[in-house]
Amino acid sequence: MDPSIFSVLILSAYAIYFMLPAYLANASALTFGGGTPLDLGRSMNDGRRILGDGVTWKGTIIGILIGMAVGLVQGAISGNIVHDLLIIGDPGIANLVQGTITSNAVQGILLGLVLGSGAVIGDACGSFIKRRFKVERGRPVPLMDQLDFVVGALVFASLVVMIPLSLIIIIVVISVFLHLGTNIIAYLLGLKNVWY
Ligand code: CTP
Ligand code: MG
Ligand code: K
Repeated sequence: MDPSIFSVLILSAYAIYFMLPAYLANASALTFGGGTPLDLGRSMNDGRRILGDGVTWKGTIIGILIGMAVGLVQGAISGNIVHDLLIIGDPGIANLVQGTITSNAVQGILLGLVLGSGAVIGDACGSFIKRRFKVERGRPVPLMDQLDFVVGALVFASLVVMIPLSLIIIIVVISVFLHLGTNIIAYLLGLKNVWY
């Protein structure tokens, strides 16, 4: 195989593995969410809901917990091998992670926490923006619906690890397709009302 194709494949596999806490946080919010909305039904002075009924307490809390749990498992399984590639001795918090947190499990929980909470908060920010532009809950905004949680996860993760630009690009591209694919499955399973 062409070596450049091979390295893109390796990077793609790693991109999915790296983002797993965010993907599973997002998927578990969708699967197990519902109930009391995070904005408690309140509206802003534009007359629209702050976030809407699609952002719930249950989904938010379960999403963050699942992100941490996935990070813990990843850290325990592969902390040294994989995540050390990213935890580069850079000034700031990255140094703190590498220098003071020596346990792979704790590093994994921390990375899972930032990826998982970044994902659900990014998703909520997407809903906030949609409401301000008068888009009803559940109506599509292509690319933002697919990428709000990805951007949130990457921004939060950047607080603790250095993420190379090449990895960011591959994560963005893969996430659009993964998100569409899983939403179609969720639609076929009756978890979502629309396929997108
Ligand atoms: N969900 C949740 N809590 C969250 C995020 C998602 O309960 N923090 C659940 C909701 O049941 C939501 C579903 O996952 O309807 C799908 O999430 P998403 O597509 O982001 O929300 P939409 O319903 O499409 O609403 P919006 O227009 O605000 O994106
Ligand atoms: Mg949506
Ligand atoms: K969304």
